[in-house]
Amino acid sequence: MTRMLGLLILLAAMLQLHPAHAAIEDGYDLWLRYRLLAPGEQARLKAHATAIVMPSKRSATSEAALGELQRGLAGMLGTPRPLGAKLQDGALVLAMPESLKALGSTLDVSGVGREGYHLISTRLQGKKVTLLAANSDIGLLYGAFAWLRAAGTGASLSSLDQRSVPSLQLRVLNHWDNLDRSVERGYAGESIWNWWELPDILDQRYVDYARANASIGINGTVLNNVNASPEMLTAPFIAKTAALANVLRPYGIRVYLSVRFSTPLELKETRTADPLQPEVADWWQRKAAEIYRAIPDFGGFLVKANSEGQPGPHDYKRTHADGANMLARALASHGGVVMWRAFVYSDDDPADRARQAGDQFLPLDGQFAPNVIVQVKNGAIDFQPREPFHPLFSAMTRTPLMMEFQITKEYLGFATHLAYLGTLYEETLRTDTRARPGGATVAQLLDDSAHGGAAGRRLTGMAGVANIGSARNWSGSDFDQANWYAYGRFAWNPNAGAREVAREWIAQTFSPAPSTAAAILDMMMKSREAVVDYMTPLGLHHLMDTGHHHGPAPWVADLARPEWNPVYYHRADSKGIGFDRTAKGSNAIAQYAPALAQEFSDPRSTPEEYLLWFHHLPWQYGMPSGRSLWAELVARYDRGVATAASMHAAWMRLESVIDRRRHRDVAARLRKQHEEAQWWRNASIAYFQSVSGLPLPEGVRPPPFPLDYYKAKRFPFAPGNG
Ligand code: BDP
Repeated sequence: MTRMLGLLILLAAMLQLHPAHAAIEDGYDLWLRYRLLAPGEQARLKAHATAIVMPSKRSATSEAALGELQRGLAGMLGTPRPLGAKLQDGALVLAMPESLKALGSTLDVSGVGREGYHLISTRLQGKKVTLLAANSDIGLLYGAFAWLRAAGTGASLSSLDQRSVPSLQLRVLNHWDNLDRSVERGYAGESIWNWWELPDILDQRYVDYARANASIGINGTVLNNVNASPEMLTAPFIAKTAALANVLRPYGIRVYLSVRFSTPLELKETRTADPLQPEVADWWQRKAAEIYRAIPDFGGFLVKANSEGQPGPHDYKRTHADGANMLARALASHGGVVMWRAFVYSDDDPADRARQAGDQFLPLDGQFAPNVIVQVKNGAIDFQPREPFHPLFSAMTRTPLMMEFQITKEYLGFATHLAYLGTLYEETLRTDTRARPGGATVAQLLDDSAHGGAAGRRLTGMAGVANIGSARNWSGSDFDQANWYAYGRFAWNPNAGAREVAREWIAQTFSPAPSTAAAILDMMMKSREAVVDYMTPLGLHHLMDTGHHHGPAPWVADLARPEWNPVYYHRADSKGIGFDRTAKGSNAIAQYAPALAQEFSDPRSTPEEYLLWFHHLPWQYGMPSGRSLWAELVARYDRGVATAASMHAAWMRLESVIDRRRHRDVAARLRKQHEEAQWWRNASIAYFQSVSGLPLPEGVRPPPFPLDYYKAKRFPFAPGNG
């Protein structure tokens, strides 16, 4: 009996040693796994890293760069590499301008700015080396990560000539984290910020968080929820924030805070929060000075005002500009910025929600202080699986604007569904707004090139609503890590390609082996379109269930405010479906540049994927496919379900090549995604059929349950709902 047991244990141990299962992977290492390379690959890498040489003075940041290089090389090669001061063939040399000169290099790095770097295979003093050159230690850190990425993804290291400069100045994460560690729209456990234990106890996670962000160029983080608590600005929380700032600083990450506009009033330190009252402005001045005493490089404030019940300048009949500029004045002398959100819609404005931000902000164009940047969501409604780009990006020309993407998947299946968002980011950023005669993409407007502005003339930036929590794998699911990664890569370069970014991520996170990587790439590239198909095809939007936004509820019609109800968005009746945003309807299209508005004004020239976003059309409307609108809608739901099934099947074929724990976890999520895709399809078809009264197109499988079954589902404990 004991012999049997012994044999079984031996067998289990042998199975663990199968190459695909050699290391227990739990996702904690993200894309910074640095796993041991195959022997041939090791030899190749060794030849380009015979030593790491850094002649100049060290700082905490350059120590971080050296530390990461050593960690990466030790992981990939199995042995540590020497750190030296002497040049030798095959060395990796890190140099800033003064040491470049001393080394006899004529490389000019003046064009890479403070954060950029140049990686080049060259000769220095007769030795063949890889030179990593930058103007600052943070440039060296970014370059070190870029070199490790090249090494880990199998790129050639022998003829490098990679010059990289971030296109946007502010590349920030927005954590919607509350002080009790709950996370609004968080699907990855509690907040990683342990406010209770801070400032005395510093979790190693904070360092690993900083490493991960630096590896993709993120240089700022807003620690708390946009629905902010006044407590955030009290002395104890400033001390806690300072402790985090100290950990993040060597990695080039500045901290920012979301602030509640009425903070001084709610803390009972002023009698009003009116931005034009001197006692209010003085309070903010004093508060800013207090923050900067604790955190000299504090980034600034993020503000959600007069939106979804939050206080703001409108409470005192002042404008968004009055509010933002008052805060901006308090921060200006310290070098801080105000990120003022344009995600606003009002309780009592009957206008189409899609046009309210434009209605409120366009009259204020040009009125904001230079250290204010208006933060605009990618689309005019709310982080839907697909939205046309927000018209403010092209309409508001005299105000710096930054993009806000959601990384956490509030409306795309939480951390259960696989939806790679690189394709969503790319789609928005590459869209031609038609705002300039030669064209102007959203990316060009963001990075200021479309305004003809010299880089640095005005603020630029991108924010991503984080999907990070205390889950062991950070994001709740392994594939959601890719969205954090992609966000960082697009914030660095808004012209990046989703496919290329996914390729990089896969090679580092799962495997660089071509057939495995190709299979995973295929799943990722079609994943978001699948979600659009089974949730909200053809431009439909906001049909998710109330509050938590889990699952379909297109029938909801009884909520207090019209724009809380899905029926407000789809407007389906016995005759047709869709929201008319043309001149005959809400005329929201008028906020786009004339050439584009004209395209959107006619269903025939409106891209199919935005059809029902802009038009209310009869069920029998003839689609380009030859089908009726009704039949096309049903076909899209079916296509989405089929893609979900195919993603699960593709993953199951990878069982022998993916480490066991991650394979099993992803498999379970994909199975659930397929199930929920069917639920979305069935509930949506049952509902729209009940409204249209039309028979199902021929050959279409009817929903297995009556509509009431889908309507009766309840999820009182769905996560992320505050
Ligand atoms: C919505 C979320 C809500 C956020 C809001 C925002 O449901 O939790 O507070 O966006 O961005 O999508 O402020």
